[in-house]
Amino acid sequence: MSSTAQAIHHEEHHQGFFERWFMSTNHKDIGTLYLSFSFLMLFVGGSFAMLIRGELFEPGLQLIQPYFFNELTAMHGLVMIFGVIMPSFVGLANWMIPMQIGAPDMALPRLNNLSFWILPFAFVLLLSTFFMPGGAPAAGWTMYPPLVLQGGDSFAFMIFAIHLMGISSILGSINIIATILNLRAPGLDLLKMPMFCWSWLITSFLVIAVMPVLAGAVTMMLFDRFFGTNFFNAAGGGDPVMYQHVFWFFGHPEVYIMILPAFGIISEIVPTFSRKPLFGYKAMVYAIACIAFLSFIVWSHHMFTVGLPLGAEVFFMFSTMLIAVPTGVKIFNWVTTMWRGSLSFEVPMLWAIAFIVLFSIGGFSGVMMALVPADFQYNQTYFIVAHFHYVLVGGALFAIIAGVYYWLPKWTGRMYSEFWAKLHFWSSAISVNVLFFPQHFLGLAGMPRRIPDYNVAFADWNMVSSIGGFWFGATQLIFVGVVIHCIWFSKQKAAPRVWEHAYGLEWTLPSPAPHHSFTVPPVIDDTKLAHGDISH
Ligand code: HEM
Ligand SMILES: [Cu+2]
Repeated sequence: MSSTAQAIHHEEHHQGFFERWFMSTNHKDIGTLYLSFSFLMLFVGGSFAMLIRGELFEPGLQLIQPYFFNELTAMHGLVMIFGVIMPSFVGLANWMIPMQIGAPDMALPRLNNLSFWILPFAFVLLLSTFFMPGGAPAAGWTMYPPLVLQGGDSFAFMIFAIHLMGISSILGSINIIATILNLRAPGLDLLKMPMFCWSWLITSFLVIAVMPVLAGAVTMMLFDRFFGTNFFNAAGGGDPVMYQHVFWFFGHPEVYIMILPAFGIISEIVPTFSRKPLFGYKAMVYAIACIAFLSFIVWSHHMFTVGLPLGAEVFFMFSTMLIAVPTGVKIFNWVTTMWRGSLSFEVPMLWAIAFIVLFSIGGFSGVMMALVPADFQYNQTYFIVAHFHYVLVGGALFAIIAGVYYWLPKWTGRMYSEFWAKLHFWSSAISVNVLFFPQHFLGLAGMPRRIPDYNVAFADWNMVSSIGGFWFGATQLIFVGVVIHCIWFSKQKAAPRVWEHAYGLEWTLPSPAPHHSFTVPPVIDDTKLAHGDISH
């Protein structure tokens, strides 16, 4: 054993619990921390959703007070976006990027520790607002003024929490960019990188570009509330619609921050279980870059009804529809990768196929909403709720779960129970549609969102939706069981190349992967790239 190998060996086995989990600079341990944290937050945000669906089970007010209902929708949205989807993608990035590019660790390991540890504090702060005088902010995750300014002073704590989350994700993104641009193994050109790395490289630039915009918007609001400015206060000459412009200039790219890494994950899984290289690798890279660019010029499609000039409405309608083109390229290429492949339906593939179907449904309802005249009907109805849950749950969350099932044997060195994982999948895939599909009907019939009570005309589909909600929520407990069983109890060892046709550097490492992934840079073999050889 060389002296470095010995040092590593030493480090691996003589770390106390506190040192390992609280002072960690290791990309795998930090990845685990991120994933565990977001798993916990999934159940926190999920319990809010269960309370919301409980209240909406029947017309009338049964369980909770209207103001508390609004606190729940706001906190549910904030927790799911900043506490679940984003951190779990960062967790996957931490685990997989060094392993996929042949590096020993992330480029900035201490920064990595800081990026993670900011998060628990941010969320303690955010959730503590529930217990403050006046309760938590209750104007939705969009925090529109003047409504949000009419709640209690806990608003200031939410803003501080948002700043912390923004700092955390910016630092995380800087680390990802630094890692990808500097630590690739010799010969691993950018266009030889796996799609997951590409999707995160582009996402990182989105994060760095827009999180400060959000920080600026909420800080201006903080000044309006506490320091007498009037940025958004119409009574003092300000403009509340200006808040919406600034917010959505952040908010729309944000929704792509929550979906581009999902595209990366799906582009890894589909080729593996189709036993074919990814169809149109370069087109897939350019499509992501194109979507990222377009995401900056479409923000006002969230504000068609605020009274924009006609020219602006038309511009935002067409620029929004343009995004369907590169998105269509991606869907087409995944399907074409499967076309005439030797498909097998292991658990990650099932989640990936469900992703493609559900994300496409969400995409189509998105194109419907991009039609300005039609949006006047959909705006602020349950149609919107159905749309964004198809893309966020059926899309982002399903891709994250697909990624966890794909890489879990690599992380733990053991196989999970195929039976329970398949049960988890089928139960989720059915219940998510029972939960969200009827919301399209509710929305088209005119049921408004963010209200605790509704007309009896909407009773039936709400009951169906709530049953789907409890079912989907309960099903996720199976996920906890599968993961815990795999980490601590499974006896079935995983091979290095866990899946028959899995290519890419991560599969050349043993399972579980060593503490420092690649201490010696691997030699790149063009015929063994994740997406096949693109040199000819
Ligand atoms: C069991 C799964 C879930 C259920 C039952 C559920 C249910 C709900 C409900 C009832 C609302 C309120 C809709 C309204 O009146 O505006 C809502 C809002 C929202 N949900 Fe979920 N949700 C679930 C999972 C998720 C996930 C995984 C995400 C991931 C990002 C998410 C993101 C959001 C967002 C962003 C909002 C908007 C909050 C706002 O209006 O400010 N949800 N959800
Ligand atoms: Cu948008």
